[in-house]
Amino acid sequence: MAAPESVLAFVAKANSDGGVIVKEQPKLDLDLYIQNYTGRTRFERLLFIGKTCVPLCVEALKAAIREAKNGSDVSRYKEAWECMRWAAPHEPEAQRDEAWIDRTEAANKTETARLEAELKVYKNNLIKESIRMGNEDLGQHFEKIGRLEAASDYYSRMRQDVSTTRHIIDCGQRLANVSLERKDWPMVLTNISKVTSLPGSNLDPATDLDAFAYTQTVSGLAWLGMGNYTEAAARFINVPSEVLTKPSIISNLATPSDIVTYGSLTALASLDRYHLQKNCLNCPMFRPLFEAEPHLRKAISHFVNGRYSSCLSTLESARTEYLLDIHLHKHIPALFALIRSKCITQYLVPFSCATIQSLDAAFGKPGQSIEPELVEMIRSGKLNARIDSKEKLVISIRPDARAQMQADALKSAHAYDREAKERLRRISLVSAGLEVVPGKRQHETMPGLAHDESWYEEGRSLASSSAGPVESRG
Ligand SMILES: *[C@@H]1O[C@H](CO)[C@@H](O)[C@H](O)[C@H]1NC(C)=O
Ligand SMILES: *[C@@H]1O[C@H](CO)[C@@H](O)[C@H](O)[C@H]1NC(C)=O
Ligand SMILES: *[C@@H]1O[C@H](CO)[C@@H](O)[C@H](O)[C@H]1NC(C)=O
Ligand SMILES: *[C@@H]1O[C@H](CO)[C@@H](O)[C@H](O)[C@H]1NC(C)=O
Ligand SMILES: CC(=O)N[C@H]1CO[C@H](CO)[C@@H](O)[C@@H]1O
Repeated sequence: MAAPESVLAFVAKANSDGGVIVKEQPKLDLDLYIQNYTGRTRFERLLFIGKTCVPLCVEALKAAIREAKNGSDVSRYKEAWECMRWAAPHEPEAQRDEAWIDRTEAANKTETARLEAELKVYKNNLIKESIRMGNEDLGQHFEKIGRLEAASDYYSRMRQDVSTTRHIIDCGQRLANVSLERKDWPMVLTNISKVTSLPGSNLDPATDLDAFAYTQTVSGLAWLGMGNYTEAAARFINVPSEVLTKPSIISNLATPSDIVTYGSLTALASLDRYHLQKNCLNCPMFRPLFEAEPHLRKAISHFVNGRYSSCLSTLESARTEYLLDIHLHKHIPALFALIRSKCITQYLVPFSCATIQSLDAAFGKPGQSIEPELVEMIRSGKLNARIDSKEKLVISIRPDARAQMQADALKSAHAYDREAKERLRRISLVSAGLEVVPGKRQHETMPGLAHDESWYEEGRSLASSSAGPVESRG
């Protein structure tokens, strides 16, 4: 079924800032997919798919509008409606529901006023716990109606009245949840570090597994958002496999299989073979999660076992699904490029010289040589090799281990020689009765001699013990 013009035009416009458009039908059932999530991420994910995927566009936007109208965030409804109006102007959902907007805004206003009045009463009564909860209620209310800055403000104010560690963790999580929604990645990390650095919070997997799973997930998402795949991988790999049995711990952020996907792709892009094996394939916490996502397990074991082209084709087969994930989407081109160049360099490790033909067979795209890509990799320093264009060879440049060692040995011999001469000179100076007075001028004129007084002292004591009383000469 060809997509209508309006959908194509809408998706193109929504991605005019460089987002990748998905044109093929993904292996994804929207209803089943969204069931796994709770909270505000549901709307975000639906709207994102609507804006990205041509075949699912109208269905996803309809679901997004339904989701928005089931909540009380008017600005979200307006955003989804605006998209619908462009993409499918003849659908019933493209009619703006003014009655719902008026009703919700009025209710939202009443609720804000009620909560503010309550907080005022608490403040007059000076009951710390009630004030804290009043701030919390207002924060939650503002989060629900989509005023995230106001929500952050009220959650921050909770901090003044916290009385237990649990409260501090709770407050930090609320702030982190809102920062995450605002895609303010560095702020997510600051907010969450307030929780993890808490003395006595016992945020280790043995005592509070839920909080641990949550902090690891949130900070992983933040590092991923900032494009630091090494740090992101380290967090995702730490997410305990208990989230499989209790997915609700993180379901307003991601599902367990999302975590495996984020973890595997960032690990493939950033870890070497040894660490992939140790931290991904054999990690006791991550391993059961892995079993849930067998094709990623396959991709990583292909990589670890040196079957690089199978690794790449396994990943490539799921590219469309990855592109529909709200957190991965932007990073897929970069992640895939990193993994690919890692595969190529790893492939070349055992050889001092390889034919371009063999690389084409392993990594080339049909009818396209890999040579320009190799040139680019060499230029950017990812690959230390030369290309012989005439013979069509790639020749690895290895540092010569023997020459390196000889150079190092020579260097330390010279350093030893220099130091010994310097000490001897000092001893002779002292035993000749010449006093080297440390002073400002000396530093300027004889920097080599005067800058280390301890040598001078050492020289003096050596001289006096071995050469007898030399001071008397002066
Ligand atoms: C509407 O939201 C409530 C929670 O706020 C949820 O329990 C319910 O399933 C939602 N209904 C639909 C149709 O999504
Ligand atoms: C947490 O984030 C909010 C913004 O969401 C910021 O205003 C606040 O200062 C941060 N708090 C801490 C403790 O880092
Ligand atoms: C990722 O973050 C770590 C720690 O802040 C830093 O040392 C490293 O350079 C970063 N890597 C990249 C690629 O930005
Ligand atoms: C923040 O997100 C976590 C993880 O999904 C969730 O368990 C927690 O209830 C959220 N906190 C708030 C206050 O929304
Ligand atoms: C999203 C939304 O409609 N928010 C409104 C809720 O009510 C306040 C007034 O209390 C408005 O300022 C918001 O715009």
